[in-house]
Amino acid sequence: MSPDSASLPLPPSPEPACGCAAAPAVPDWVPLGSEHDPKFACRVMAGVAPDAAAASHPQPARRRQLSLDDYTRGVLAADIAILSRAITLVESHCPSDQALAQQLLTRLLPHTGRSMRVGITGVPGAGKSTLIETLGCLLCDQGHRLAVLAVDPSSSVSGGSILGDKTRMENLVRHPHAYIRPSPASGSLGGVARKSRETMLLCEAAGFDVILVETVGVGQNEITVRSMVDFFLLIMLAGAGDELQGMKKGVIESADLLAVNKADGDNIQRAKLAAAESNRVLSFLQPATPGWKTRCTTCSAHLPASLTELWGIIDQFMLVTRESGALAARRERQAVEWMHAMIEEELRERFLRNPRIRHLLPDLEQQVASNQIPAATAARLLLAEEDASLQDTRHKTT
Ligand SMILES: Nc1nc2c(ncn2[C@@H]2O[C@H](COP(=O)(O)OP(=O)(O)OP(=O)(O)O)[C@@H](O)[C@H]2O)c(=O)[nH]1
Ligand SMILES: [Mg+2]
Repeated sequence: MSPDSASLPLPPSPEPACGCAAAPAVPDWVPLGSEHDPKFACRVMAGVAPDAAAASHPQPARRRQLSLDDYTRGVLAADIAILSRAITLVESHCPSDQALAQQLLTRLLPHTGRSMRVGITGVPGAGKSTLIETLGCLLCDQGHRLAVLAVDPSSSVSGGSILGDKTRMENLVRHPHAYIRPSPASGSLGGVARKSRETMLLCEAAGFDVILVETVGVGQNEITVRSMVDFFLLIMLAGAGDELQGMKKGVIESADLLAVNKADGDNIQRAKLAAAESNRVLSFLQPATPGWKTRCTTCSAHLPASLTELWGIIDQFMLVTRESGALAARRERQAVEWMHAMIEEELRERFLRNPRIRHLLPDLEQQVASNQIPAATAARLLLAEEDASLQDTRHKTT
């Protein structure tokens, strides 16, 4: 008890205002007669009848649970409310939701694959969202149905680019042919990317024929997005003439097109010079897609004609790779890689959920950190523990 509370006399018990319980029942642990003892800082209040509480805080009406058939029909009928709920289902961590989501995806799989899947990356502030807004409106006006997804695990911490997207895509948000879905609110990059990929499949089943995936160019992100799209666009800014030097070679090599953005006003000349410089560098690199020469162009969200031109290049890419079979081969490879990624993720999760591993892990981490045992030895010890635990489980079940 704090000295303050000891010195304060307790106020008299209030009269019950609701008229529901005249004298509240006193729990066993309250010393007898303590209501008037200033040394006992506890007061028992009258309860509130459930009806009265419900009346003052009306509960929101529970949404009807959707069946697998409801979800399937709704998504295929391009019902946006149901599509959004299906995406929420895919993003859910609850095992029963996950099982239903997988059944739904299995059903919808024959209706997927008919869109152009385009990934857009670039450093923060390169102008990706603004470009998507302008390009997206152009595409929707031409009759395309566009879904915009974002892969940005950092957004859960910073609110960062996703918050920006909401304001920077204000015209697109209102377009009846567009659907914008921010990235899942939390999770590891692997988890976020898995959900984005499944979201992409749902959008395809709902008839969206262009999917744009925006990601922030920080390390692993682009590589993950590259593994789920047909075409990968790297947005750059004209800098001091050595734009490509600060960028990871892997990112440039995985792009199908580089675009020096904000090529407007008095920046046009600098952007053109930067693009020429990038084209020189690109001539020494392996192209990301067989049969397609990666090049660098310029564009600006303020000049819609430059974006029409940019989309023309993407259209051309789809045509060429569809004919050559490179597109189909890429998608097949991506699906198989996806399966392997899923296996790795699931095995890792199961491993880390095992109570015996969880018990051993902190100590082994400590020993590895202080150089007492090699990391590989610790890993083997943990894997041996996992084997032993699996065997124990088998013995118990037989
Ligand atoms: N001059 C000019 N400014 C642009 C252009 N595109 C975007 N901007 C400005 O650049 C700033 C950043 O644009 P965003 O579209 O938010 O950039 P982003 O790449 O999506 O940024 P993150 O999502 O934070 O990674 C904004 O202030 C835009 O108004 C352009 O084509 N020309
Ligand atoms: Mg953005």
